[in-house]
Amino acid sequence: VENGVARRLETDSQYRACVRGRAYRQRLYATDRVIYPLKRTGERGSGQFERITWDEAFDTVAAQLKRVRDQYGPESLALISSGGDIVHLHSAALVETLLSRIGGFTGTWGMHSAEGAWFASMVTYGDLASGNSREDLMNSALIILWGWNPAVTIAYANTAWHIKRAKEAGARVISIDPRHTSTTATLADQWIPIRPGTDTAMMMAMAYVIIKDDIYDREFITRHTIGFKQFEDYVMGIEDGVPKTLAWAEAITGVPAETIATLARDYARVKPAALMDGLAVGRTAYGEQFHRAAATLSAMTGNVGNSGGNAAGYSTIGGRGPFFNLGPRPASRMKNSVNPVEVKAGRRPLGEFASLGGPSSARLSRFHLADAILNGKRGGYPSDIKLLYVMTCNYLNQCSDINRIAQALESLEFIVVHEQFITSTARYADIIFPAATYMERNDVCTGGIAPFYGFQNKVVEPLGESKSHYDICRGLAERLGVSDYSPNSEAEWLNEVVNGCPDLAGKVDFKKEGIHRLDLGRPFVLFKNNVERQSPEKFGTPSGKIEIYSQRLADIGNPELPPIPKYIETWESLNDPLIRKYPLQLVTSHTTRRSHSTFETLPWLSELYPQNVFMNEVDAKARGIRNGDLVRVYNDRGELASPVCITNRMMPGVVDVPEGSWYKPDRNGLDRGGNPNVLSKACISPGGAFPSNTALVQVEKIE
Ligand SMILES: Nc1nc2c(c(=O)[nH]1)N[C@H]1C(S)=C(S)[C@@H](COP(=O)(O)OP(=O)(O)OC[C@H]3O[C@@H](n4cnc5c(=O)[nH]c(N)nc54)[C@H](O)[C@@H]3O)O[C@H]1N2
Ligand SMILES: Nc1nc2c(c(=O)[nH]1)N[C@H]1C(S)=C(S)[C@@H](COP(=O)(O)OP(=O)(O)OC[C@H]3O[C@@H](n4cnc5c(=O)[nH]c(N)nc54)[C@H](O)[C@@H]3O)O[C@H]1N2
Ligand SMILES: [Mo]
Repeated sequence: VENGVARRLETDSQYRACVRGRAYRQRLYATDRVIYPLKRTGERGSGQFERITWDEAFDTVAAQLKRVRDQYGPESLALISSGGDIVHLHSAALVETLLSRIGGFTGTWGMHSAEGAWFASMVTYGDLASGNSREDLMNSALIILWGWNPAVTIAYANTAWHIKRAKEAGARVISIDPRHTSTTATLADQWIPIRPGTDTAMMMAMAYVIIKDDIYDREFITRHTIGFKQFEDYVMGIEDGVPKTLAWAEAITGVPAETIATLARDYARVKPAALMDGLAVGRTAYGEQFHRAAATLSAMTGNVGNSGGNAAGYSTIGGRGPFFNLGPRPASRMKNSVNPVEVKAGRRPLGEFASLGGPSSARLSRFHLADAILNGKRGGYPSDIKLLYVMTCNYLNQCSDINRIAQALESLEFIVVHEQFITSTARYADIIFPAATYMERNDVCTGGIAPFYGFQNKVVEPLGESKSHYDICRGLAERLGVSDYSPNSEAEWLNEVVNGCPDLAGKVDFKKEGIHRLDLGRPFVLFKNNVERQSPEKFGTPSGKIEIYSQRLADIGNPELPPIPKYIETWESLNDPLIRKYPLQLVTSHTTRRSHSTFETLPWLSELYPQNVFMNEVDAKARGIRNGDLVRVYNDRGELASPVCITNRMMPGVVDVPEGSWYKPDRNGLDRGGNPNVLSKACISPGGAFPSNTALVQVEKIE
């Protein structure tokens, strides 16, 4: 930093920054950053705003919060937040506490990333299966990247490097993905293209081969699992008369029978083997079945709780490792942080299996929010929402069926957004609070499944009049008359967090060094204590075992949530009559250029990786489409325009529109931004999975 300006950004030598991290200086100083409070002057969505003072911004928002609360009740205030800031102090929990202090609010539950994986982990292990440390991949002899592209989708550092090290030590790497990804190209020995949404069928056929050949780990199954018999009956066709044979799976998945058989035998015999069940496969209809099936295969091959294996579930993104001791967030240590609207409500069905948000029936799935805004109590929702508070989230852009979300946002009485850019959601706001980036305030974070704590030091003063989330909430609290919201300064809170953490207390260097590594001695192995020979610990399930069969699900009695993992055909599958109109399957990958919608407008990154529709040459030829043409991708929910990239790295029949590009509809409703969420369906799978990779579409050239 020179004269208060960040001049250069370097990365740690071990936990190396990705390209987006390295480009962050450009984000910090972007000319389109929002650094003053803004008030909308045009129509919702028009993007017309004028600069106002903080006094006016705070007074307006405080007055609207009170008005809506008094006129309609606190449940008419809704809050939606997501992944913009995953830190300890400056998180959306600050707003939750503040809204709780003025009577409460309607919150949401569920996460886009991995609700299917979370559900599967909770059902099968009674725990969030956060995975082994990444460096433990080096101990694997066989790594199956099942819809996982870690060279691009960075979630905690250096994963691709650890896979590379495993390969150097002799491991085989296999990639199962409708796209020939960068990870496949650089690290895989074999690519197995598969039709989206059919993976569970392939897993069932693998189980069939492993059972038939009698090469499963019988001892592990007996000691540590329950319900294998019921699963076996289903796989062998005793339960439903349909044996899940290789031929059966080939017809569904498009993967040749021999390919499936070879993989099944290798996976059962090569020890240890890590089946890395990617979250994108869980982001399909019935995606939770995929992760449950993966966990079952891991147990059948004795790859749970061992070094070089993988329990399956949440591991490809890695939850917060159980080795951290950071304690509750400051926001939940504040006075009366409990939401009164939820105190009165009962529990939601299946709430115990769900992720973020708690099991209260006053909560909405975030994927139903637009429908809830439009239909309210009349539509069976717990509240009539009139005001939306948005934070660290580009809700409109990142949830499904954008055109309907836009309609919902238009119908609201008031919207306030904490933002750094005028995103597609912020365009609908009445007031935008300019939020400081992580470089403009202090906080503490953890490395997820990588064992380090981070002190995020403030690098420069907040630009313009931007403020940290904490300062925004404190300012708003004052206008709302909540004078005792939080007496501590930022520094006092962070001291309390650090001193209350046994790993950090007394480490004078922590703030200065920025990164404090935990010495675990050897790579962390999840569930090691649960499968050790001598007196293993019980799993967190009611039976204390790995539940291949879940009595809790059996009791619910929903055929779409069977007690054992099953292949259930998705909606909009290739058997749907809809394929006559919309014959192509859509996937929506995450790209190098952005983290979702964040970084969209940075020149370096846009140049690196322009937004395209990716399709195979067979599909392109059949439609008279040439490389670089502008095409229209559409279905009954919406349409987008984008240049096409023709590549044999896409499997025929599947198109990829990378998620996160900014929604920019023209006058006719054609999204010129190329955002795939105009095409995705706004619904959740029975176990909560967000099915953003299940949709049928058609592509045509725009003349
Ligand atoms: N079709 C399709 N849709 C998807 C997905 C998909 O695969 N396909 N993936 C889904 C997944 S996995 C996820 S996690 C969601 C993500 O959904 P979101 O979390 O809503 O997406 P982001 O674009 O990350 O939005 C974060 C917002 O926070 C702001 N922000 C960024 N950094 C900071 C910061 O330091 N401080 C503050 N205050 N704000 C900041 C950014 O400007 C951005 O507008 O999208 C989901 N949507
Ligand atoms: N660069 C970058 N890194 C990121 C993010 C980002 O936006 N950009 N987002 C972060 C977040 S919040 C998350 S949740 C993770 C997401 O990480 P992932 O969910 O793993 O990422 P995706 O790119 O959606 O999907 C990975 C692969 O799955 C494939 N796939 C899609 N559908 C299917 C299917 O039905 N079957 C099979 N076998 N494969 C399928 C896709 O073609 C893709 O190559 O990444 C994190 N890291
Ligand atoms: Mo995510």
